[in-house]
Amino acid sequence: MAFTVDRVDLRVLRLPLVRFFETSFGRSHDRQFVLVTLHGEGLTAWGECVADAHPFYSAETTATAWLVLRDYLAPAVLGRRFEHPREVWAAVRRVRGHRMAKAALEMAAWEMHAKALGEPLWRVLGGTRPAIASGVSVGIQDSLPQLLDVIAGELAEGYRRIKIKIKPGWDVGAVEAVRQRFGDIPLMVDANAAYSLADGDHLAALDRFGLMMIEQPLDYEDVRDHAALARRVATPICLDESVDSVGRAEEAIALGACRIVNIKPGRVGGFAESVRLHDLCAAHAIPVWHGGMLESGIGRAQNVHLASLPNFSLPGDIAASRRYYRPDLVEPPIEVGPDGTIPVPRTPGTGVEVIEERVERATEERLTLAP
Ligand code: NPQ
Ligand code: MG
Repeated sequence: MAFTVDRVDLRVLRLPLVRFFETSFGRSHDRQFVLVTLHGEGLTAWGECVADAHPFYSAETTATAWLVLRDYLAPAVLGRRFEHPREVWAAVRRVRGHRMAKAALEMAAWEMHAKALGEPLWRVLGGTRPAIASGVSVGIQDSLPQLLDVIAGELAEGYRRIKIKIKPGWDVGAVEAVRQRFGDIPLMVDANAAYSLADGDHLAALDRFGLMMIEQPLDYEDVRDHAALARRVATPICLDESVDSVGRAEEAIALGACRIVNIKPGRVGGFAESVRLHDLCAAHAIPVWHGGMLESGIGRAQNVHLASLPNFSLPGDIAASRRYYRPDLVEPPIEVGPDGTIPVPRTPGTGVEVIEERVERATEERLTLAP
């Protein structure tokens, strides 16, 4: 449905995490992010930028996203009429890179489109599943007993798959301990680019544990080395950081660098690019799953809709709100049923309401842009 963007609000928010989250690139105790609000057609739509305060997962940060949204992206949509949210990607194409900043704006535009039509977001994206399978990403802990405790809790909550973060010194021993204690659970690891090809033999030592996949073992921009590693390890390789576009995914698939792809709409530039990536992978019989970026309920609720597309055939990193933020910024919070699934809302838009008073309380900076 056509819509005109009358106003864009930008905010920087900071939310304390319920519990710290540690990856190979560091430990976070809170989450800072840019929140985009689009106003138009008498509607309000939201876009959460997944860039972090620090350039450790990706080159983009809250500061770069703020600047690019303020000076280039918001001006490219303000006062403009769009026949469809797919046109937003073309409107911001002149800006190179900055896919997380672009995604925040573009995803808000899809939400506005869905709301203007009175349709749930999944329907305009092409979703088909009534519920999505939920997995959980377990950070690096201070000790192995602590890791096992945390995982025991997550399994009791019903999560359908456990992912543990690994790094040199916290890998084979951690996986071995988890397998010993919990047996044949659906288990995978994510290295966030902490290894090099020289670690090939070490990574091959993970083969005996029957992991679903090893996510992003090698450098974030290195597709070729992943292809070389794939020839040395039996465990399927999944790419996250390295796939920042459909083009990069085509390259990775052609080289045999991955058998599975993690899709995060923020990483690739929004929903339109995510759907294209989803379709490309489906055409190559590459299963995909939905990644997570410690989103608040605003981004998390949108992710649930995207993850309902048919080729999202593996449980995603979309867990319950209360694992991360109490209270979350939305009502109702995202909850996982005892069967480890999250229902995909059937009401118009995202199916959640943003609690503006909670957004206000978490706001560190704000700016309103009008044509
Ligand atoms: C991943 N997420 O799949 C990411 C990495 C990640 C849930 O494992 C602040 C900003 C903290 C971005 C922690 C999960 C982050 C972050 C982890 C991204 O690789
Ligand atoms: Mg990852």
